[in-house]
Amino acid sequence: MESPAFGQVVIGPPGSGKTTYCNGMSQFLSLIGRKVAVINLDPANETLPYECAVNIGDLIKLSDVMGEHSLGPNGGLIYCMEFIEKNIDWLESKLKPLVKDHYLLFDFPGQVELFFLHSNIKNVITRLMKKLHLRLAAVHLVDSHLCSDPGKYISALLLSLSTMLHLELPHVNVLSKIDLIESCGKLDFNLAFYTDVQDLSHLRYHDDHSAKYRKLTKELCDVIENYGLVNFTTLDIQDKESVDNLVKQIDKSNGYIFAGINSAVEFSKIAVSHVNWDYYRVAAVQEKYMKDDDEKLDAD
Ligand SMILES: Nc1nc2c(ncn2[C@@H]2O[C@H](COP(=O)(O)OP(=O)(O)O)[C@@H](O)[C@H]2O)c(=O)[nH]1
Ligand SMILES: [Mg+2]
Repeated sequence: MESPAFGQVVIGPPGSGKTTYCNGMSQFLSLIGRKVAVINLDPANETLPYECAVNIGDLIKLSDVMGEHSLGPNGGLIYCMEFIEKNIDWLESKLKPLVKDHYLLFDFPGQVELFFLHSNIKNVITRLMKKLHLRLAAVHLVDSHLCSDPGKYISALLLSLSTMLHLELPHVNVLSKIDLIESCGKLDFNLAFYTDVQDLSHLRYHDDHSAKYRKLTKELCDVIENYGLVNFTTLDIQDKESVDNLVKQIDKSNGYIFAGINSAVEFSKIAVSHVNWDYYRVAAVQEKYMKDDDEKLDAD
């Protein structure tokens, strides 16, 4: 049987940092010796910071679709995604020469309904994984400044959960731009409260909405907690250590770490080493980017 190729499906709301991530991640992976190909599937990405191996712009342009069919940007994008699904052979033939020896990064559009509601992208990913023996993990970026508003934080949790359930891929949720986490104000809780999603009941008491909305918020939080699937890792794309930690997590989720001799050796080192993952994921990040944590409320 053909050996599988590995990669990441990079998704998240507009502005969450997907294109910057694909650029930074491809540079980081190249530095550690992987041959990387970035595939731009966002027809709205006009100027790209990275060199892309495949560009949806060569198949269809959002501006053409909007003009020809009198569609707005969101409708136009759905048209483009349907068009990719219909022309999957085009994408498959472009990817075929790459999968032999490349690690793939897919840069997707930011319209989140494409990932928790519509089925075109899911169908495209499923087909590629099957036909080209790809092992892909979804890397879902959410801007970390959303943590400073309980309503926005809960909507980010719901979005993460529904995307996980819809795509059915190995999935890593990421609070991106962690260097800016307190740029919209100091957070009520320590970073671990937001990354681990362990007890949301504390959140609603900081929510100043009416009693009616408080009940709705409680019900939504219960749904998220009952599934128990959502947690976050953190990322500052400019910080090598932060990217390195995320790569290790993604390698475990898509199975890269179990493929090939080198990664098996790498994995055995990780397995026996006494690295305190949680410290590097949360406490060290908090010390670096969030000041005065003595004043934070205690969620326990
Ligand atoms: N401070 C900071 N800014 C970031 C980071 N990642 C992305 N950005 C900025 O966020 C903005 C949106 O990024 P972009 O990659 O275009 O988002 P996309 O719409 O999800 O593709 C850009 O101005 C980036 O420079 C990060 O880790 N830290
Ligand atoms: Mg982009």
